[in-house]
Amino acid sequence: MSFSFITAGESHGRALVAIIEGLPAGLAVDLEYINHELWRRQQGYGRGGRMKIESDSIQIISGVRHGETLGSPVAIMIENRDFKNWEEVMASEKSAVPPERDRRVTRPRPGHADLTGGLKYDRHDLRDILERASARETTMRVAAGAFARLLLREFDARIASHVIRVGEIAIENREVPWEEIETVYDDVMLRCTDKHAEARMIARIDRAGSEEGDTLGGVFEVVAKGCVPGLGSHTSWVEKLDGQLAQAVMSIHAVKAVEIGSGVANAALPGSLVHDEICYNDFLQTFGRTSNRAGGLEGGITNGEEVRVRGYLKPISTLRRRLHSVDVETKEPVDSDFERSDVTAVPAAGVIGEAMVAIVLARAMREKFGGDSLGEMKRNFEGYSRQIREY
Ligand code: EPS
Repeated sequence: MSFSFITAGESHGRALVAIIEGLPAGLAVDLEYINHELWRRQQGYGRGGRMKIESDSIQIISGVRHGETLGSPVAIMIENRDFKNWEEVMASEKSAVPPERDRRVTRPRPGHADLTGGLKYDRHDLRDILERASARETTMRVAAGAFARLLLREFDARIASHVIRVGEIAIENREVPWEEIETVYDDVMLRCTDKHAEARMIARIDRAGSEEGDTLGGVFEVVAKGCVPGLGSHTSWVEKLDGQLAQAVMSIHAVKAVEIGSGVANAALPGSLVHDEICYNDFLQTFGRTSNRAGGLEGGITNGEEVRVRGYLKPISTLRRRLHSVDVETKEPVDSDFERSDVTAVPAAGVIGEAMVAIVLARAMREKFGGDSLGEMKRNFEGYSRQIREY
């Protein structure tokens, strides 16, 4: 038994949909919790006008009855409120939209999927690419991730994130404790634990947005607390959980690097200053580590410490200060297209990162503990937990 999901939907299309497979029967579905996660993704200083239009909430189409999963595929949908402004442009049926209203895109943005996608799919109106390449798709990842989190909560695993860099402004490079990260869980600005740094980040976003017409990247960190040791495997490259986490976080729009624990700094240090020394807690009957530079993963397997994953974002590729490009129809040099854009989306990316980490962990839990019902999965989990204690 595994856990997977597929999403569909264009940014300005009618709706976003997803089908989630592999949830056990009997999992309580807390709609308020799921919608709250969607709300968190929509926060963050530096978002553009679109977030004022949308107010994301899911409709459950199948797989849930009287508040509990049935063990069958769960289908969900979120309507795009903005669709009413795009019905003609995004119509699925053949329709002749007059050129002044067709919103045709022929000036690819450097750094965006516009040109690579246009070439690959042989689409000459680049809207056919950008509508799906848009980070609007991540709404559904957060929704699917919320189901994964509901499952993880049953096993006392929790996930949060925080922003550690926006552009050149960063917090001190240290392991920020879970308790501090938890306090910014519902922040609507940048979800940064260092409020002095956050004020400087906000000023930087203001300058980039209003004065420079530019965009900013940054870094977020996701922390998962309460993961049982033994998720993932050293036995095969595809089974390594650090590799799976890296793929999942790298797949988030604009993420160009992923770090596990303090992996980047570790590369410059001798082994004696990197490896987390092993200890034993007699009372809890568990092995532990005296530090967590490995980010909770050794040999591609969780070791029971917090799983820590960082995502590094490049600046968003839609910027008001236009960059040089080439019109795909005339082949003439032009300035790239601009409609409206976020200045930065690092806080939102952190929430999406939480969802992707939750999905990878839920999948690993389903693979390890199986079960058609939540009760059966819990019995399997308890048996394994006993094995770990008695080791
Ligand atoms: C996005 C461009 C903007 C963002 C959008 C992602 O949308 P629009 O083109 O409608 O102004 O707001 O993000 C979302 C809609 C969202 O839900 O996160 C892009 O091109 O990636």
